[in-house]
Amino acid sequence: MHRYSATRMILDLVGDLPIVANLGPTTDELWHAGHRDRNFYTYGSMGLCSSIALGMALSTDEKIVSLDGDGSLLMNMGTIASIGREQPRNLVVVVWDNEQWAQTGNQLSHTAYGTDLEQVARGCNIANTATVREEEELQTVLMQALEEDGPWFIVAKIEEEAEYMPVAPIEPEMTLYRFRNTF
Ligand SMILES: Cc1ncc(C[n+]2csc(CCOP(=O)(O)OP(=O)(O)O)c2C)c(N)n1
Ligand SMILES: [Mg+2]
Repeated sequence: MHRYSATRMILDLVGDLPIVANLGPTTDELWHAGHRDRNFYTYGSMGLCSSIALGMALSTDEKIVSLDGDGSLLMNMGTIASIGREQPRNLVVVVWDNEQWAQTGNQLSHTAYGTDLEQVARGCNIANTATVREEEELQTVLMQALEEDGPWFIVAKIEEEAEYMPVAPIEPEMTLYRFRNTF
């Protein structure tokens, strides 16, 4: 599965629901796939994508979709425990797991050496989990996650792109302003 194609599929699926994107390629690809006011792009704040999404989920009834990254989540795994503790029914976490810190030079991450983030989530009392490798599988589980109560934690194993999208012109203050005005 490729992240850009899967990102486009997710945009089609979620309608107007808020999406929080991990820094780097995840944010860039979301911007190119379909810039919209309800995309919350993170910039520099590595490890905080799903933390921010958790905070949002706790303050609204709408489903919140977090598009996180393996390397970032590994740096802040306490987020998974916090999600398991708080049990937000409306939070859907998708982890783009390319088994590397791609943006900083493709260094292999722990998931390339056996760390299984789905099992971490299950160990943190998150019952609705999956690991998927094909875009169609991701679509199926995501449709279920958007219909049924969560929290959901979906590890999407992806093949790293040979070329990256151009860096998106993100201004964090504008992202916050645009996003807040949609609630
Ligand atoms: C606290 C902190 N440490 C390091 C960085 C540098 N950095 C930016 S993106 C990145 C890799 C992120 O890896 P992952 O979440 O797996 O996303 P990928 O690049 O693979 O899409 C790193 C190390 C940073 N922004 N903040
Ligand atoms: Mg990665």
